[in-house]
Amino acid sequence: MPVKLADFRTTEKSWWCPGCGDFGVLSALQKALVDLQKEPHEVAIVAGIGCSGKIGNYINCYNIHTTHGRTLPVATGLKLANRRLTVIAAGGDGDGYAIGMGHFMHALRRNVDITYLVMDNHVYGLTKGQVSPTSDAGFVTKSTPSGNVEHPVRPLELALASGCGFVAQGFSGWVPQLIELIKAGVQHRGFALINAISPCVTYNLVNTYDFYRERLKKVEDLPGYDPTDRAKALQAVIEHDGLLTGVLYRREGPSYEDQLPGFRAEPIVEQDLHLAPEEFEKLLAEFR
Ligand SMILES: Cc1ncc(C[n+]2csc(CCOP(=O)(O)OP(=O)(O)O)c2C)c(N)n1
Ligand code: SF4
Repeated sequence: MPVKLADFRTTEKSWWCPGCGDFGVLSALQKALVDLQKEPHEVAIVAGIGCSGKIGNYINCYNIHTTHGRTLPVATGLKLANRRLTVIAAGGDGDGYAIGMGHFMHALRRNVDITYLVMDNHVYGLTKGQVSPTSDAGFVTKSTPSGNVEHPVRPLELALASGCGFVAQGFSGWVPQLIELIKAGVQHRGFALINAISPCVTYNLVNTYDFYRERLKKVEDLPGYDPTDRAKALQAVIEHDGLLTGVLYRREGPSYEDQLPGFRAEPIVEQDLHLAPEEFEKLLAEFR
C-alpha cells in the first residue's frame, strides 16, 4: 500500500502558537516523506530543545527528543548504528548555532548521511524571546533591551566554508519549494543542511512572513547560477546578505560511513557481535 500523509499524522496536542512557521516546516517534511514513499518505521527524527524541537512529537515516526544542542551527535550515533534509517536532525537556531555550534562545525566536515533541518526564527522562542545567534544587529529583545550589538552567525557561509556537500535554504511561507529541498536533502548521500526560515509570530515582529516575502530570492532566478560552484555560491550568499533560497551548493561523493573500513550495511543490532576467534581475526585483518 502506498504511504499517505495520514501515515505521518499524530493526535498529539500542539503547543505551537497559531501561525508559527514551524507548522510550514512540519507540513513540508510530512509531504516530502510521502513523496519519497518512506514508511514511518524507516524514519527517525532527532529533535533538539526549543519550540522547533517539538516537531518530532507531531509526526508519526521514531523520535528522540534529545537535550539542548545535542541533536547532531545523537543523530550521528543513530545513523552509524542503523544505516538503513533515514535520520533527520531538527531544531532551532539557538539549538544548532549557539550551544550546538561545536557539533555543527564538525558535522559539516564529517559528512555522515543525515539531513539537518534548522528552523531559523532569529530568536529563542521556547524561553520567551531572547536574542539568538542569528538575530540581526539592533534587534530588541528582553535580553537586548537597547538592541543587539553582536553580528549574526551566518550558517550558510559557515557551511559553504566548512566543506558541507549539500547546503540549502527554504522558507516556511513557501512550502512547495521547501518540500523539494527536503526531498533533495534526504536523497543526498552525506550531510545535508537545510536552513528553513521559520518566522516566530510571537517574539519576532521584525523578521515576519512579509519581511521575507519582500526580500527572499530563489537561486534559480539568478542568471547563470551554478550550484556546483562553491566559490560562486559563497559570493552569492554574501552579496544577497543570506536572503537566498534553493539548493545553494551540492557536491556528490562518498559519505563518512561509505569510507569506513569494514563498515557493514546491516544495522549493528542485526549483527552477531559474539564472534568466533577466526572471525575476529578476519575483521582485525581488514585494518592491517
Ligand atoms: C543546556 C540547556 N541550556 C539552556 C536551556 C534553555 N533553553 C531551552 S530552549 C532554548 C533556546 C530555544 O531557542 P531555539 O533553539 O532557537 O528554538 P525555538 O524555541 O526558537 O524554536 C534555551 C536557551 C536548556 N533547555 N538546556
Ligand atoms: S513562541 Fe514563536 S517559535 Fe515558539 S511556537 Fe510560538 S511562534 Fe513558534
